[in-house]
Amino acid sequence: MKKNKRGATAKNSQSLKPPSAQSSVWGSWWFLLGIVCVLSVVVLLGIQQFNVAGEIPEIEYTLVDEHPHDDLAFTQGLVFHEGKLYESTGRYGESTLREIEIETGDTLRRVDIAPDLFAEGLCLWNDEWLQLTWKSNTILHYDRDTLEETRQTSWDRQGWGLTHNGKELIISDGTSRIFFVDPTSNKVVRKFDVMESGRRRDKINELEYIDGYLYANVWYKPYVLKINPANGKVVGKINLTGPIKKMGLKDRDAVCNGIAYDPASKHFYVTGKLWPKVLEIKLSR
Ligand SMILES: [Ca+2]
Repeated sequence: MKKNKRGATAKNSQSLKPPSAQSSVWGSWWFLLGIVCVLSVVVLLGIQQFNVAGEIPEIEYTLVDEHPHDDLAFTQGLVFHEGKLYESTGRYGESTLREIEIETGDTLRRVDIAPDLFAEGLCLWNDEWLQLTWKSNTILHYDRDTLEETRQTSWDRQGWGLTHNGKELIISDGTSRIFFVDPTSNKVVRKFDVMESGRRRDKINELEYIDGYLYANVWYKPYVLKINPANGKVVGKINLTGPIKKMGLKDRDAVCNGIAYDPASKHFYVTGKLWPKVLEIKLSR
C-alpha cells in the first residue's frame, strides 16, 4: 500500500504533501492577502490625499461690523472710495448708480439709469466711474466727482463683474472666463478661465482686485473666491454661509454680489442683492 500510494504521486501529490508543505501553501495565500490589504490602504490614502489637495481652503475672517443696506437694491457692483460706498444696482427700470454713507446706509446721491438698460459691475478708473450693462454691449462712463454721465463705450460680450488692476479693466461675462481689457480701446488683452480644483467655475459675477489677487462672487453661491490672476486658479474661499443664515433672507435672488475694499483699514465690505446689511469683515490672512 505504501508503495502504491507513493506510486500515485503525480495525481495525489497534494494529499501526500507533508504538513509543512501544506502550511506553506496557506502561508502564500495569507501573504497575497496581506499584499492586497497593503495596496488597498495605499490606494485609499492616495485618494484621500488627492481630495485634501483638491479642496479649496476657507479663509478665516472676523465680522468687524454690520451696516444697514437698502434691501430693495439689486446689487451688481460695489466699490469703496474715500470713506463711502458706491453701488451699481440692476434690473430693467430700476438700475442706478448710488453713493452710500456706510454707517447709515443712506443714499447720498443717486443716478437713475435708462429703463432699457440693466446695470451691472462698477469700478473707478482714474477720474471716471465705469458701469457695465448686462446685455446692451454698453459701458456707461460718469464723472468721478459729479456722477454726471459723460459718455458711453461698447463692450461686445455680456457684462457681469468689473474691476481693474491699475493697468487693465477686468471683466466677467457670466461664464468662467475673465477678460483683461485695455481701458482705452475696450479690447481684450488676455483672458483665462477660473479653475476650482481642476474644474472650470462658471457664473463668475461681481469682482474686486485687491493686493494682487482677484476676488469674485459666484452667482447663487454663498462665498467669495480668491483667484490667482496669473493663472485663474482659485486659492481660497471666504464662506459667508453663517452671516447669510442669520439674515434670514427669503428671496431666492438675494445672493452674494458685492465686494468692496478699504485699503487703509484692510477691511472688506460685502453685500448681496436685496440684502438688509453690508458686512464689514477682516480676513485673517
Ligand atoms: Ca467690486
